[in-house]
Order: sequence, then C-alpha cells, then structure tokens
Amino acid sequence: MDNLKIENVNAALIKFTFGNPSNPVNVVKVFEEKGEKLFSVKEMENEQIVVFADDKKVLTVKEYHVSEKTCVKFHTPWAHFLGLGEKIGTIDRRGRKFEMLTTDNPLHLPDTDPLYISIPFLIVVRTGQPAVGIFVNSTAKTTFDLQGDDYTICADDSGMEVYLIHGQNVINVVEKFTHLSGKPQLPPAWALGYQQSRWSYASEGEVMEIAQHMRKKEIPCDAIYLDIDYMDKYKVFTWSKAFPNPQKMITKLNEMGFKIVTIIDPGVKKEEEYSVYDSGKEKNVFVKKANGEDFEGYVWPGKCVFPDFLRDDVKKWWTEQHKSLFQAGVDGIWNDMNEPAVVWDDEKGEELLKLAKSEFDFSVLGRLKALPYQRSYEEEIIHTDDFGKKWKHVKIRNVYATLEAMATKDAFEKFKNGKRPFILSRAGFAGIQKYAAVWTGDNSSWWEHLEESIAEIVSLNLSGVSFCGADIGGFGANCTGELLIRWTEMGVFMPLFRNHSAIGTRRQEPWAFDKQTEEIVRRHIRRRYELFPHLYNLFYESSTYGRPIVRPILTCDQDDEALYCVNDEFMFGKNVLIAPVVRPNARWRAVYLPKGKWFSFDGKKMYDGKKVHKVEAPLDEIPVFVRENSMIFRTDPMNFLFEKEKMKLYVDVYGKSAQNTFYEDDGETLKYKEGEYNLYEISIARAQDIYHVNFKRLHSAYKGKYESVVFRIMTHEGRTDKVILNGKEVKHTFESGILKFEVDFNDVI
Ligand code: MIG
Repeated sequence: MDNLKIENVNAALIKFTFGNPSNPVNVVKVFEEKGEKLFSVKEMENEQIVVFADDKKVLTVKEYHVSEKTCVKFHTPWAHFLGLGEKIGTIDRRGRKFEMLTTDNPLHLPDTDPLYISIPFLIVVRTGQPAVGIFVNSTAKTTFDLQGDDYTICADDSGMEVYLIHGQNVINVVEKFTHLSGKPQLPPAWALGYQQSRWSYASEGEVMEIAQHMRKKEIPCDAIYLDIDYMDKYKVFTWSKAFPNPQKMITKLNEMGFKIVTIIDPGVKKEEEYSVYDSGKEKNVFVKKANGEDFEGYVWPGKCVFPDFLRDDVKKWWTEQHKSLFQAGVDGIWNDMNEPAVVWDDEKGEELLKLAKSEFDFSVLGRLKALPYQRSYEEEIIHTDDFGKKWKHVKIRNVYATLEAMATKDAFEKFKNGKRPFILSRAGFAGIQKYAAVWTGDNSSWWEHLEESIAEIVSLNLSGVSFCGADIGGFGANCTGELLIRWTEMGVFMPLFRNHSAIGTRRQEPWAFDKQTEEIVRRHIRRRYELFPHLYNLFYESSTYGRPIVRPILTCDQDDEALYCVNDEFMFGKNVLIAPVVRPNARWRAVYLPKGKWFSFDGKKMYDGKKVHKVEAPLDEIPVFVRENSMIFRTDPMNFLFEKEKMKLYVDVYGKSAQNTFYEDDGETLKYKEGEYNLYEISIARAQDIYHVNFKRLHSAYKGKYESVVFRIMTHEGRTDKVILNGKEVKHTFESGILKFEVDFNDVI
C-alpha cells in the first residue's frame, strides 16, 4: 500500500501512518498493553482496509489521499460519534462537520465552530460492539466530517498519524486514551470547592468585601479570582495601584480560608522599561513575522508581543516571570487568551479597545468582525523550535496553550514549595489535562447555554480532560435569580464549580438577586462541600485510571440505543445520575433512567430503569438518582476546605449491598506520589437479617482527617437484627427507613 504504514503497537493499539506527517510537538506516549491482540487488520481485494475488534468489523478505511492535505475516508455502519472535546452541539456528533483550530469566539451559537480547545480524538461506538477510539496525532488544523456511515478526517499536513484504540466500552477507551495523552495530576482540594469570579474585582477593597460577604452569609467558598484589572495597565506580572500591598491582602484572605487565582494572558505589552518586555526582548523570546521582526498584535494592554513557547528557553523565561506572583501568595494561575487571541494588528485595535472598554457588549463586538475569531494569523506568525527549525503558526496554534501551561506548571514546582499546581486554561490540545483544568470560555446567561454546557463538559471528559466546567450563571448577558439557582444546582456535580461573569453584565454573586435566591444557592453550595469526599474520590480515580468524572448516561448501558440522544442528563461518577432543570418556570421534568433500579438522592423513593418518569423539581431541588447497591461518601458542610482539622465520614449505602474504595490524602502537597495516602475498601452486604460490613485498609500512610465513620443504609427492606463490622457486632439504630451506626475511625481498622 502506497503511503501507508500499519503497526500493531500493542494489544489494544494500532497506528496508521499516512504519508509523511510533520509534528512540531509530540504529545503521545505509547503505553504497554500485553496480552492477545484485540484488533486485527485485513486488506480486502478492492484495496479497502478492514479493522476487526474482538472479531467484529468495527471500521473500514475506504480511501485516503495524501498531498499538502491528508484525508482519510472511514466507514462504520450505524455508528455513534462521541468525544472531540469542547464543541457546541449534541453528545452524539453524527451529522456535522467539525474543525480543530483553537479560536477565541465569544459568541457561542448553535453552529459556532471551532472554539478554544482542539482535541482530535473521536470515539466510534455502536450497540453490541466494542468501542474504538480514533486519535489523530497532529497539531495541524484537522477536520472531522461526520456525515454518517462514511466519515472523513483530514489534517492540513503532508501526512497523518492515526491511533486506533480498542476498548470493551466507551469508558475503557477513554482510560486508554489517557495512557496515551496523559493523566491529570490530583488538584489541590481547595480547587474542588466553590470559586467566585467576576471581570473584575478591581481593588483590594472590592476583593475583601466579596470575601467578607461569603463568610458573613455562610456561603462556602474557597477561591476568589482576579481578572485583568488587578494588573497595572493590563501588563502581565504587575499589580495595579488599587492593590497597594498584595502580599498583605492575600495573607489576610488565606487566614479567612480563601485562595487567590490571578489571570495571565500571553500577550506582553510592548513598552520599554517594563521588565517582562525588556528581558524578553533581550532573550529574543517573541514570535516573529516572516521578515524576522517581532510580530505585534493588539490585546488589552494595547500593542503586544507574544512568547514563542515552542522553545525551551522561552518556557524557562516564562516560568521565571511567575516568581513575584507566587511570592505575593497567589495559589492559582488562570491562563486566558491563549489560543492565542489577538484583537487586531494595527491602530484600529486601539479604537476598538476603547469602545470595548466603554460599552462592553459581546454581540456588538461580534458584529464588528474585528476580533480574533475572524483571524488566527496562521500565515504571518513564525515559530522556531529548539533545533532552530522554523514553523508556521498554523502548526503550533493548537498546542500553544499547552506549551504555556507546561511553563506555568514548572513555575509552581519552582516557587510553590511542593504545593500542587492549579492552572485554569481556556485553550488546549489533547493532553492539556496533565497540566491544567479548563473552562468552556465565554458562554452567556442563557438557559440554552446551561443545557449546552452538559454536552460540552461530558465530551471534554470523554476526551481525557476531566477537570473542567462552564462559567456558572453564564459569562455574557444578564443572569436572573432563577437561572443562577438552576445552574448552581447542577454545578455542584460538575468537576469545576466557578461562578464568573463579564464586565457590564448584571452582578452574579449568590446575593445579587433576592433573599430566596441567596438561600437556595447557599444550600446547594453547601451540598458541594458535603459531597467533597465522594468528589475527591472521583478525582483520584481520574488521576489514577484516567476515568471521566462526569459522563454521558449512555456509558451506563452502551447497548441501549435510547441513551445516545439524551443530552440533558449526565452521570456524576458511575452511580449518580443528574437530571437538571434547563428551562425557566419548569417545576417538573421527564427523566429517562438506564437499566437497573434507582433511588432518589434522599433514598426515599425508588424508580425502575429503562423507563421515562415524570419527576417533581421544585425551584430548590434538582432531580438526582443513585443506582441501587452503590455507596456515596459525604461529610458535614464547611465554609472552606479544610476548615476543620477533624471531619466525619458518612458512608451512605443505597440498597442491600455495595462496595467501593475510599481515597484520602492531605489534599495539598505532592507527598501522595511518595505513598503518603490512605486507601480503604469498604463493602457491605445483607444476608438474611444480618448486615456484614467490611472496612479494609489497602494502604495507609497518611495521618487522616476523618475521626469517625457514620454508616447510613437506605434500605427499603425493613429492620435487621444485627450489624457485624469487621467480625464484631456494633450497635445500630433504625429510623424512617435508615439503618445507622457510628464508629470511631481507628476502631474500624
Ligand atoms: O476578551 O479577562 O474568557 O473569562 O473574564 C475577554 C477578561 C477576555 C475572556 C475570558 C473571560 C475573562 C475576559 N477575557
């Protein structure tokens, strides 16, 4: 076969190399997978290549074409298409064409594409078959034309490297994809708390007021974000005069239980005697035009130059710049505009910026057709790699933000004394999860965007990026109390839980509407903290196995065709199903439950699966269901993590028997990597009228935060005579259908 090389890389992985691909950065690390080959490739007479998985025909390479652009036409009958990271649309991507080229487009309409993140990873699945992952290992612009049974993938390159990944099911494919593209590191625990942001809290007074309100009103909160106005004239790594003593301010905030996250854009203001510009100029770190001069473009500070993160010495220089922020006590870095976004490349930029700042309205800006999403400077900008080789921007663009995040992560290592990094990035490529969490950029306070965010976030999770979220309440446009309530109710179950809104829009803090809104929002934010032990456990599984944290409900039963079109429900982990209300004035909704039996979140009701139910959803409640025979971990609510040094662990069992592992570490340092953590296996089973509970230490090397364990068994089976825990009988109570007993943590194990 001309121009095609096929390799069996390992039991679950095949690599197709079409033509001669040229990749400036390789994000892939090939993993080992022993055992019998799960794929087999056969060449048919008509030159078609057929791939079998477990002896089932999963796809055919019908034809391919290699020149300046490389295209491959695949065929799978009746396939569903999942993944592709951050895209507007439904979870099943079938029927549309998508492009991968990182773009800042603040107007998220039904057909807007591309957006900020490029992950050329697709999962092809049909009922009754194993799932197949297709990863296009190309940083060039790629397209996925998913018309139907025939689907075509192209890369703007002289070749294309394609990995086929075998999985028994969709989750298994995702796990293996993260063997290839990388696993996320465990985030600091505080980053799983509630985060409050706004463009911008622009002075020390304003920030302190937000912090004091949170504590006075007992709205739990762990982080406050500083958007671009904390800087002096938007110059990165500087502070505005409105923050006279950042270190003192942050120390005070830390004492109150808050962490500070500061925004950093890649654009460096071109201004002599500004140390970031001067040192960068001296080290020649900025990207160039074809004529060898620095490329200049307009962003918030006016005329800017942009670091060439492709080079190692440039990454090191960028790492160094973070020193002052970390010395001031900053705990997280928020990387915005890193597609990279350039507002304009001439004087017109200044005019537009003035307009944007005086009367900020995204729809007006969109219509001006003068913003970065119209152009990506693919031809103008030139990068140079460590070997002196020159690359056109279009080949680097998709990985630019990932390279920046690498440099930022190094800054934590260098200046944060073993504390875990927290980076929130807007753009990214496959593998960004190794360095940063992401958010879905500039959505709007529209009900449609509340619903839309579900497909975006679960698809990012299916694409290896488990730590992500949307701006809760919506970024652009004006939020209402009801929308904030419904969005917060759902946000509790999303990996990243951040309320953020744009300049010029209605304020969106929990107290910005009325008393009722504040009360309901507070109650749900407290629920997030109650669920912390469970959520942290999901993050552990994600960082260890690469499992998604939130998932489409089709992952409950891949063979149930009816699940593939459900876009307004999702799974929180494997066993909790969330059915948010996504329309105004709705006080009930229809919920389709996958096979099996399901409990209501409070354990009181039971529902049959493979059925649609009409479920009540008063304004202050979100319908949540727990799969029969599962175990959920909870603790008492708190104002921030870890407000109390000693905590209670609630082990809630829905049904007769359940089994789970529970992970715990200090939530702060990297010591867990050296084994300083605890892992327990907990199982419970009812035999006749006796409950047998086993609490087993699998690993224990951390002092532990939980002093006692309360088991609460939601049983619809009536009383029991006895509870036996690790061979010894324990006293229990039985009230309103809940069997309860409490033991000292150290006595259990
Ligand atoms: O072009 O820093 O998506 O979260 O508040 C706007 C100001 C620049 C875009 C980000 C948004 C942030 C805003 N930024």
